[in-house]
Amino acid sequence: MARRPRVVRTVSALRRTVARFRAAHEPIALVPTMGALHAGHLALVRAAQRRADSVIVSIFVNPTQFAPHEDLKTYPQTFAADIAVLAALKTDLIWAPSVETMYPAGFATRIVPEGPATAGLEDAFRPHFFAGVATVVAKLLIQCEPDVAVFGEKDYQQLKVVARLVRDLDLPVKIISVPTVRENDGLAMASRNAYLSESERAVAPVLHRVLADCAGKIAQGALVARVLDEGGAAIERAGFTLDYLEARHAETLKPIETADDGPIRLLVAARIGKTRLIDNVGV
Ligand code: PAJ
Repeated sequence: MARRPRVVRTVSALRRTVARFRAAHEPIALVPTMGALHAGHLALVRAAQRRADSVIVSIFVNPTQFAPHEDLKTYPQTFAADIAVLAALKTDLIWAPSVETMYPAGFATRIVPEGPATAGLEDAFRPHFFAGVATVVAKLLIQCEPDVAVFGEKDYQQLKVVARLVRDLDLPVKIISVPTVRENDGLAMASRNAYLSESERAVAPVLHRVLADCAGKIAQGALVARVLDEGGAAIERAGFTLDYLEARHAETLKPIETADDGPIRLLVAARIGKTRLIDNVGV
């Protein structure tokens, strides 16, 4: 049986363990998560293991990135199963602070990112989201002192926000990105997929199918605006309410009009029933 990884819940215990890693001159990688781990998260852990001797996985459902009407209370929590899969992967340390540890009484500091965080994508629908993410990611990076930190392309705008945050604050960490891990039918793996009913789950792969189809057409020279209009209509016909389907510059996330303005990333967010799904692909 795999050894149970060490689970640490206080900043002082975390600092002692990180100091031991540092004393042994072991490169440290951090994989920040909100738990409910799936194969996408595990791909991040494997990428971390390829780059560092010591791998820390943080599991913290961060309340500050949820709006009051969002799913903080129902967000899937599968801590025992998470520990078991991380044990099988030989994770060195699990950082699982409580809300009170991360945000003690009197906590009064917030990082409010701009640039990619105000691109008019997720931020237009979740205005509170990136300040919550930037603040918690900055805390996690300062707490764990990793040499590398691993993020998924699944949350593409988040990845760009984190990369900008690290550059802007001169945080001494390298950000590594990992391509989106998908189900066999193309649906991007996500903890929130657990919310989907059977019939919604059957429809959900449409998102990736439309993205792939749009990317193919744009690559062949079709008019970007027209391709996106048709793609958006196909997503709505399948039963989704579309938040956005956009073609953006892959690095700056600025709007683009023709394929020549690229490299292009196509990004989508859409709701089906109670579930909001996001996905993206490169062109
Ligand atoms: P969470 O949604 O748990 O995702 C943790 C990390 O896993 C993120 O970097 C995300 O992009 C990556 N990920 C999720 N699904 C993936 C998939 N199918 N393929 C590849 N990577 C995937 O993102 C967050 O948590 C939080 O915002 C966090 C960064 C932890 C801050 O609270």
